[in-house]
Amino acid sequence: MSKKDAIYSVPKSTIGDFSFDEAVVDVFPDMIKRSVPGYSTIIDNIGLIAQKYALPNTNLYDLGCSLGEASIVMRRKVSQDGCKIIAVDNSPAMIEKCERHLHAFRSNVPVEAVCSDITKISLENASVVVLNFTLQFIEPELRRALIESIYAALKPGGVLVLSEKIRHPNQVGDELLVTLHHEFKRNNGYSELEISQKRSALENVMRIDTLEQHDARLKQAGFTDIVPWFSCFNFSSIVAVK
Ligand code: GEK
Repeated sequence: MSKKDAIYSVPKSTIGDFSFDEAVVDVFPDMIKRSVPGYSTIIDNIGLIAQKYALPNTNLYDLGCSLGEASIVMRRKVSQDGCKIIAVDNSPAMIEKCERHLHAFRSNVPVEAVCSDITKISLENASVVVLNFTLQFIEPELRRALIESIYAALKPGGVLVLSEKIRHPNQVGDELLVTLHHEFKRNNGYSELEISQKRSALENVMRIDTLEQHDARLKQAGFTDIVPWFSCFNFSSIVAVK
């Protein structure tokens, strides 16, 4: 059982930028399930998508893997020969716990956990790449190059699964989605104080795009089929096919 997330439950005099440090790692499974609508559904379906699109003798990447939930489900579902899963995160505390997590499950699919910045690694021979709520933490000016490097690494027929918190292009629509999301968090036991302090902490580190911006960037990189397959409030997931 994961510890309950209470990081923002008491008033803080100053709210620093959110970071994936040990305190966050400790409560991460509870935090992500209570904050991201559909997280478990998305993880389950990443398993099914990998099962369908993994090609023999290729790499499956989980970029910004946190504790490796997407890697674990892909390992469970993929049966093509010669696949290897590479899980990458630049938070040492995350990767350390992720490694323990991954090795608690037995599987014939090899997995490697790497502590690196995903904008600085080279990707190759890929059939499935997962960016599950990670691109939103990458500096906006580096996003295009990252998507292009993913496209270049993918085999034809390979896929990128891109899940993101999104911004609606007009204010009225955006307010509706934000209101519904905050109600979702309240229903999951977060207080007004927790919601507003977390919002401030994320302000500088999580800069979100609209679905239209994601679509344009994916098209520009060369993806032909861009398929939004999940959406709930301001959270969406897309499969982009090469
Ligand atoms: C899941 N995908 O459970 N390089 C590598 N990792 C990074 C970088 C970077 N430049 N920037 C941020 N991260 C996971 C959930 S969480 C989403 C992903 C959330 C990592 C960061 O350390 C964190 O672990 C992850 O991206 C984002 O399916 O907490 O909302």
